Order: sequence, then structure tokens, then C-alpha cells
Amino acid sequence: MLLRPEVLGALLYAVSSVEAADAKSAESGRPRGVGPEFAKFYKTSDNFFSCISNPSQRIPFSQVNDDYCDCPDGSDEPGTAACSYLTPYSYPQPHLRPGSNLTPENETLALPGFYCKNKGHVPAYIRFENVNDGVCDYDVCCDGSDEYAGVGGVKCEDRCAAIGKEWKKQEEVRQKAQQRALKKRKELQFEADRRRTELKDKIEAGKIRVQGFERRIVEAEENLKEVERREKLRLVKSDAQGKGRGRLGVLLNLAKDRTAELRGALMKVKKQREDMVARVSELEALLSELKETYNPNFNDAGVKKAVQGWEDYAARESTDTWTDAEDRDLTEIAKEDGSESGVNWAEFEGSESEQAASDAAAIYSLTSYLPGPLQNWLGSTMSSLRQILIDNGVLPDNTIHANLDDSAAVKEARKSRDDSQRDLTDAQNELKHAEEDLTKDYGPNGIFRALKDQCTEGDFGEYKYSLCFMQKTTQQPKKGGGQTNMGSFTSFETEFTDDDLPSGGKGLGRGERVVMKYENGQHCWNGPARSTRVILACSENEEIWRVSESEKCVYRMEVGTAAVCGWEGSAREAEKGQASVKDEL
Ligand code: MAN
Repeated sequence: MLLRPEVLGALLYAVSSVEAADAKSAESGRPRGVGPEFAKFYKTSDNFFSCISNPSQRIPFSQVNDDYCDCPDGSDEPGTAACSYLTPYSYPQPHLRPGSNLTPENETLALPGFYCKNKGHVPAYIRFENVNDGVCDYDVCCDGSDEYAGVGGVKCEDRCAAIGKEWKKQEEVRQKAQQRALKKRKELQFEADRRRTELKDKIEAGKIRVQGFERRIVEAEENLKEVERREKLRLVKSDAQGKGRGRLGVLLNLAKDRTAELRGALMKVKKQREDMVARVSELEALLSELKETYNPNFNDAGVKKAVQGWEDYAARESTDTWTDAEDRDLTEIAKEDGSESGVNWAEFEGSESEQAASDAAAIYSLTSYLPGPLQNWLGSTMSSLRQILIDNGVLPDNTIHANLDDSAAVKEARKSRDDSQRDLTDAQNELKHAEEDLTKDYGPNGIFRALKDQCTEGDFGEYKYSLCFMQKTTQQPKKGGGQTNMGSFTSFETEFTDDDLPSGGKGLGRGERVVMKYENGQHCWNGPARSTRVILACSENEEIWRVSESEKCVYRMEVGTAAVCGWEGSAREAEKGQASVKDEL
């Protein structure tokens, strides 16, 4: 079989309905090279032909297939190569009628090519330039009808029976493979949908879990506060128990000792004062007697000065007065403390622990008895009051946790609060990941959710390559050595491919393909971070078909997967002669 690039690119239509139509039109006698779907343009009632793309241009019907190109769209030469030069990619074969004003290479052909009926096989269109070029193009025209003129003596026998038989065999295999691939795709879609539903359920359950943990934290916090409060009171109480061992006890004893000390000092000062008063009285009596008894006629200057001084002293009003009442008060203060006078210390000693507890409790719960607006104001006032009480040792200092930290009850309450906090954080993270996953792009219809993290491998050249869907691509030297990351999955896009399809069907073919982009892989020495473009085409199983490195560290992987079979943008199935694929979906 002869294969040429331009022939390989020939349009191949393989629609069973076309075959049926062909039989009918054969009876009605279409001009050579006209496919059944264009037959209507070649029916004439007045022996004139209207060019298909510009029907106003009419030529005598006898000029159809006369090997001269008359119509700008080449439609008057469906069975010759006369108009083949009209396509920009064809060989220049000027078959213009003398005087024609057609401009070669600027027109678009109305017909897809020369129609080969290929009886016993699949009808097909071959490029016009391959008509009567002296080469049998059996891969498109198995009936040899493209070489009807016998150019260069070439005669192309009809091989459609054999080719058709072989093709049918292969086609059956392909169809079965295609059906299996489509079945697999359905299974993948089912699995992807199931996982998505599962994820949605997980998110709903996750939200409820988060709410539960949030409530549990509030309860755990409240419980901790309550336990701490109880424990603080218990510590105050236990501190206050026993003879002056606690803070209040110490204060009590200090106050008692201090009072006794002050009382002692007061009594001493009182005694000194009484002694002084007695001495002053004695002195005043002596001076008073001197004044009464001295001889004024005796000129003694010293005595006269002393008498004069006493008279001045006596004349001055004294501010140093001390009333009897004051004296009584002082006597009263000086009495020993007891149930009758002063402070009854015994009474405090007996009730200090309960008092401390109830005072503290009252302080803690006071706000709850007040109307709402007053609570804020009281809160700050209470803080100041509390601080004063703490400074004076009446209330325990909340900031001192040493004792509280030793409390098993507090420890347990804190652990419970911390456990709840950790559970909440875990649940929140899990929920966040699940929500992100739900909105993540998993390709057409989210089908790649079913293949997530699934890996496939292949040996190419010096390396073993692996592709993990939605995850990463890697490369490992076959001779030994570590794995190199060729990129992590980032996003989907599409790409139009125009490749020859190998006979086994393991290739990209022609059409729009789904592409998975893997980026930011291991950095390439003197180059970019490695990246991989994974181009996908339909295949029953997930397999790497080909790997190439178009630029340094920029890789291209051609991969088969059932996930893209029958994908909307795909023209591959049509190319393979399986136009019915979409109908099966
Ligand atoms: C390794 C492989 C190659 C790459 C070079 C670049 O050998 O990753 O694919 O081209 O590094 O240095």
C-alpha cells in the first residue's frame, strides 16, 4: 500500500448512511467524483450547472468534469484534478479555461474531494490532486477509481473486497475496544459522581461536626472557668485552715501582733506624758511660791528676772490642754482586746475560712443579681476592688497559677478544653480541604475524580516515566538513580491535535483534546522548573503512549484514558470512522 503525507491527510468520511445513499444516487447517475450528499447540486432541468458556492454563476452542464476549472469553488470539476490548485496547500496545476479570471490559491473548494464509492468497503473522499496522478491510493480509494484515466499506463484494480474484509475485521475489533472504552468511561463517571456525592455528604457531616466541637469548646471553657473558680475557693479555704497558716491567718496574726505593739507603745507614751505633767506641776508650784515669798526690796537681779519670767509664762494661755474625756478614751483604747472591748480576734479566727469563701463567692456572683446595664460598670469597679483585696491578701491572686496548675480537676478540665480545641481544628481543616476539593476542577464532568492519584507508567528512551492523575509526573533513569519530579498537576485546558492515528489506535489523532498541565517540578540545571503537558485521547485503559522533551525540561506526554472517550470536543471518533460514538453516550 502506498502512503504519502498528503494522502494520509485526506478527508475520510465513514458513515454507514452514506453507503446507503450512494447506492441510490448510483442509480440516478451522478457525475464522476460527486458524493451522494452533493448529488442535488448536479441535477439539471435546463442543461446548465450552477456553481455551488455562487449559484448565480452558471455554466453549460457539458463543462462539468471537462478538465477545465470554471467555478471559483471548483464544483464544476468533482471528478478531475482540474480545480485542485484552488486550495492553498495543493500543487499548482493550472487547468484554467483560456480567458478565465479565476485566481488560483485564493478560493475555497466547495467539495471535500473526489468521491470513491469503494463498493464492499467504506466510501471516501480523496484529495483532488491525487486524482489521475498515476498513483493507486488504495488506502483511500480501494476501488482504484481515482486513476480512471490510466495516466502513465497505471491501472488500479479494485481491491475493496479484500481491503474491506480486513477493515471490517479490524473495525469490529476497534468497535469492541471502543465499546469497552465507553463502558469504562461510564464506570469512571459513575465512580467520579459517587465520590463527589460522598464528598458532599462528608462536607455536610463535617459542618455538623464543627458545630458540635464549637459547642463542646464553649462548654469546656465554661466548665474550666467553673472548676478554676471552685479550685481557687478551695485553695483559699484550705489556706485559711489551721492556726494562721493561710494568707488570712497570717494577716490576722499580723494585725493582732501589730495592735498589741501599738497598744504597748501608746501606753508607754501615756505614762511618759503623765510623768511630764507631774513634773511641770511641781515646777509651776515652786515658781509660784517663789513669786509669793521673795523680797522685792532686795535688789537681786536674778530673782527679779525669774519672777518676771514666771509671770509672763502664767499669763500665756496654755494650748496644751487634755480633757478628761480624752483621757478616758485613751484608757479605753489601752484596754486588752476581747469580747468586751477593742477587736474580738477570736471571733475572726473561728470563721475566717468560711468568711473568705463566701466573700469571694459573693464577689464572683454579685453581678448576676444586677440589671444588665449595671453589670459592665460593676465589672470594672469589681476589678479594682478585687485588686485591692488581692493586694491585701484577702483574695487569692488569679494570676498565680502555681497552685491551680497542680489541681487534678483543673488539669482535667483544661485537657478536655484543649482536646476539644484540637478536635475542632482538625474538623475545620478537614472541612476546608473537602470544600476546596469540591470546587476543584476535575476535568470534563469531573470525571478525573475517579482517577485521582491513580498512576500509570511507561518506558521511553533512557527513562521510566510515570503519570499520576491529578497529582504529579515523574522520570527515573532506567540505569538507576532517583526519581525526578516533572511537575504537579495545576489545571486543565484543551489543545487541537492533528496527528496520524497509528493502526492500533494508540495515538492522539485529529481533534480537540483534553490537556492536563503539570508544573513547578524539579528545577532543571540551567533551565526552567520541569513541566509536563499531558495530552489525552480515548483508550480503554490508562496508558502512556509517548513521551517527548520538546525543550529542555519541558515534556509532552501522550496518554490514553477512558475518561475522555466521547468527550464533547473530540473529533477523534469521527476520524476513526465511529461517528456513532456520541449517540451511544
Ligand atoms: C535530566 C533529565 C532530562 C533533562 C536533563 C536536563 O537528565 O531530566 O530530561 O533534559 O536532566 O539537564
